[in-house]
Parts: sequence; structure tokens; C-alpha cells
Amino acid sequence: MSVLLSGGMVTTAAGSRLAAVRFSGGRITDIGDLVGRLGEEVVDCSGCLVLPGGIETHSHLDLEAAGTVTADDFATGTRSALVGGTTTVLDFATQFHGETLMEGLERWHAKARGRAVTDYGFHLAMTQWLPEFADEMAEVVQAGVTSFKLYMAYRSSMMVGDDEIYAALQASTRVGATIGFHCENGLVIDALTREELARGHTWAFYHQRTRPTALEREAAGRLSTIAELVDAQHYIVHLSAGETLQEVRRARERGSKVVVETCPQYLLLDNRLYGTPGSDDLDVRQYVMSPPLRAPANLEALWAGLADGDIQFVGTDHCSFNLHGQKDQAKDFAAIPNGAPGLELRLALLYTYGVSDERISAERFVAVTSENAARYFGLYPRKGTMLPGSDADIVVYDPGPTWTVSHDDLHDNVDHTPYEGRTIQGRVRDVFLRGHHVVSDGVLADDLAPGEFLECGPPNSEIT
Ligand code: DUC
Ligand code: ZN
Ligand code: ZN
Repeated sequence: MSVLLSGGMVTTAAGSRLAAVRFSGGRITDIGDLVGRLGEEVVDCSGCLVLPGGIETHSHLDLEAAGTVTADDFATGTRSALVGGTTTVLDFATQFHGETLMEGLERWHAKARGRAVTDYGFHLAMTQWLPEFADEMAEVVQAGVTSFKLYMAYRSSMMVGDDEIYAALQASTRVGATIGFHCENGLVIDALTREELARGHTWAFYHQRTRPTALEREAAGRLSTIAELVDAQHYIVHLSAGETLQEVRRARERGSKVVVETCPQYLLLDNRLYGTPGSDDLDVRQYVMSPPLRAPANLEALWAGLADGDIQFVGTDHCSFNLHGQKDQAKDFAAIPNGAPGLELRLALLYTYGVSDERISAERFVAVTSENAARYFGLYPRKGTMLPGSDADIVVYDPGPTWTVSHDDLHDNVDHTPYEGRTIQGRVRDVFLRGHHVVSDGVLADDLAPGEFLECGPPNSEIT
């Protein structure tokens, strides 16, 4: 049976118009001036935006890190995503030392299969670089994973050197993949950390002091220079600072094929939340993430970058650790598990502080929360838009209500949200995943079917 969403403002990255959307068999069949057919279910969307389902570009579900495991796994993380209007989650499968790339990928399939309730794909994070990975990357691409991640920080566990970055980028161009980079200068971070700890500065406040913006900017510039040597597509994950974005602009002027992701926390939260030297209560530990929160001036620089096309997408870097029993266990700031939750609120935050506050248009909102990711990671036009033939992944967003974030109302499995008390404009009213009505009037269905694994295609960096 077909379903007709009628009377809503159908909004994609390409434009907005009052129209109806019909779907059946999990796919969109028509968009336009349509009237309900006999026996068809008609959903009234008057006064609402009708959007393509959100695509989360950056999560860490069921990740073992810092001697513990993230509070959210694929079951809880994707339920939380779905109720927030995200129908596709691209998670960082992670290859640990001693594993081949395919072993790391298979382990992630086992974590997600039958548990995820959104559709999902993977990036593959490599915690080291070995020469044999150049060939193994080709196998991973064949298996539908076309993006990788490397770390320029975390010297003792994951950091790769410049020669290894060069080799990995060279391999990525051969196999038709892209690589996302965690851009921070890990060697200098370690030196600053040793200095602070030697002074007895163990408090969470010092996390940011050891990871200044200059070390992100430097790493991003070095990365782009190396990538330019082999003309490699690459992207910067979780870019947090205005000066890094300046570096990206300079690289682009030289012809660099660099794409940028930022996160809601870098658009909405700033480093005043770290308090003063000596601050180490749980409230401060919740903001221990890398990169850290930045000085307030960075926030407007990132919003401007999002509006003018310098930043291509917004992922949350959802990497959830409980304050009680996880973040509170660390003896000093350097041992606090890094990360914060965000999956459920991504669309609502971007709508509120982006569209409603007139920093970005509704079409740009769709581009940075959905369409650009679909294009870049080779999922377009199945995902990221609403065209005849696209999956019927659709969000009905009611811009009317105003509400206040309370963690008690969220669906994740962690014990806090960094957005507690924030005002939100509008709400995700209904969500359809391949035509299944998975959220109705803000309530998750109780018979959710498992999500499908998505094979990503060749990366396409022709996005703004
Ligand atoms: N980088 C991430 O991408 N996520 C969590 C921690 C980190 O350093
Ligand atoms: Zn990172
Ligand atoms: Zn991450």
C-alpha cells in the first residue's frame, strides 16, 4: 500500500516547495501536487517540513577505548538516532593492533548486525599503518567501506607519522577511497600533557590547555600538504577551530581536495565550560573530548563556514561515556575517556540554532545534515534526498513547539547530555525508514525491524 505525505514543505538541499510525497515498497514514487488515492494512507504534514532522513557521519558505538567501552551500542545508539530523525548512521569500525583491516571490519559487522535499527554503513579507523594495509584497503572497499580514518594524535596507541600518512593517501587514491583524519599534533600534545602533570595539574580543566587550536591548525595544514603530493581526496573529521578552517581555505586555493566535517559541540559549546584551573567536577569531565571545546570566537567562525560552504557536513562524534562509573574513574585529565553523546539531538540543534536563528537556510540544513554526506560517501541518491527511486527515509519536522532538553527524555544509554537545559525550536514528529513508520508523533515504534547495512560507493568530493 502506498502512503502520501501531504501539505508539507518538502525541503531538500536543492530547494523547498509545498508538495506531497508518495512512497510504496520502501521507495519514493512521486513528488508534486498529488491527491490521495482510494485506500491510500494519507498523513497530514501541514505546517511541517518534510525532509530526507538525517545521515550521521560520525559515531562510535560499542567502541572499546580507555580501558572501558562506550555506554551506547548499536541498539541504544541507533534508537536514539532514529527518534532524532537520523535514519542512516555511519559508524567508525575500528581495527585494533594485531588485526587485519577485514578482521576489524568483520568484528564491527557482528556488533551492528541485527541490533542497529537505522540503516548503517562504516568507515574503517586504522589504529596504525602497516605496509600490507595498502592492499587490504582494496578488500575493504570491495566490501562496501570506502572511507577510512587515521589519527595524527594519541602517540602511544594510534598516531601515524607523516610518511605513513603519505603511504596511506597514496593507497587510498589507488583503491578509490577517502581518509578522514583526526588532526591534532600528537607529539606536542604529549609534551604539554607531561608538563602539566609534572606540575601537579591533574584536573579536567587542563585537558584543553594541552590541546590548543594551533595544534589542530598545524596538523590540518601538514595533512593537506602531504595529500596534495598525491592529489588525494581526504577529509578532516570534527574540525573545531576557526584558524583550522582558514588553513583549509588556503589549502583549497592550492587545489587541495579537502572536505570538512564539524560537530554540534563545536558550534554550540565553548571552553568557558571547563571552568577555572582546579575545576575537575563531573560537570567539567563531561566536556573532555578531543578536540576540546574552543574559545567563543570559534563558534561564529564555524557557523559562517557552514553557511558559506567551507564546511560540508555535521556529524556528532557520538562517543558516550557515563559520568558515573566511567569518566569519574580517571586519576587525571589525560586518563578521562574522551567523548560526548549527541546522536539524538543533532537535527533539532542544527534546526534551532541554524535555521530558526537564521544562520543557515533550511536547504543548507538538509545539505549539511544529510545530502552532502550521501554524496561524499557514495550513497546518493538512494539516501540524502527525496527523488523518485530514493529510499523513503523521511522526517516530518514540526517547527512549532519550543521545549527544553532534559536527559530524562532522551533514548540513549548514557547518564547525561551536554545540551541539558538548552531550548529547542521544533521537534521531529514522524520518521519513516524505507517507508516504515518508525517514529509517530515523537514516539518510537515498538516493533522496529533491524536496519540494513549500506555499501558505500566511490567518494565524491564535488560538494559544497
Ligand atoms: N576522536 C574521535 O573521533 N572520537 C572520539 C575521540 C577522538 O579523539
Ligand atoms: Zn578523532
Ligand atoms: Zn570520533
